[in-house]
Amino acid sequence: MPILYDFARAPSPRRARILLAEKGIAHETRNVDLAAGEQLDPAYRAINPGCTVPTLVLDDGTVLGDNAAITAWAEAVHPEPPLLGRTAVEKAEVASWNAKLEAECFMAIAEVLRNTAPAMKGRALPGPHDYAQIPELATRGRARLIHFLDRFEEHMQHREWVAGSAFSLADITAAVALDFAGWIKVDVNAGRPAIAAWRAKMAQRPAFNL
Ligand SMILES: N[C@@H](CCC(=O)N[C@@H](CS)C(=O)NCC(=O)O)C(=O)O
Repeated sequence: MPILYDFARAPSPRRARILLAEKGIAHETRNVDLAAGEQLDPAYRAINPGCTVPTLVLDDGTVLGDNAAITAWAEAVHPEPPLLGRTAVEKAEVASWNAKLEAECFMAIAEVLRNTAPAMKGRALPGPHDYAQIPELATRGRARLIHFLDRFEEHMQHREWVAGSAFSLADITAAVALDFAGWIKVDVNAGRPAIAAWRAKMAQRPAFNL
């Protein structure tokens, strides 16, 4: 059975957990305690030199060291339900929204958190190298997030799903990213009824409550 290296509180491995659950792919879980710095221990570095979670290790020992790899593998081995779009145009929409959500929402929140949290002093980026915090990036990240949320609210006003005509990877990335905004005390629902309604629907899916 594949082994998922996970940390329950962190948003990136949550994306992988939800994806695997929605696909019905069974796996074992190993906890990597990010709060204790276990991702930097030699034992974990030997598995994933990027020193991040999630990592999925397959039965033959193949290491999938990020969400992009885990998603591509899961869709290939378990095509149902399709999470990367059903038609050519839907695949394009899912890829586009997933990329936008990562760059303009997820990363904006991470910029705020990682450049302000006292616990992340000297660790402003994940990975094997230490980087100093840059407070200006936190100010910029907060502005970027608000711009993104206002655009996303408009997008969701006449849509049931983030991209395409069914639940997809874009819904997973969006829901995890918007929950992550709580870490920097941004209430994404306030004044954004379409986002609030869609989030309430996501919260009813069992995979989002693991
Ligand atoms: N691109 C990676 C990003 C993974 C990532 O940044 N994970 C964070 C947890 S949310 C991490 O492992 N952080 C380790 C650290 O902060 O040192 C993915 O999505 O798979």
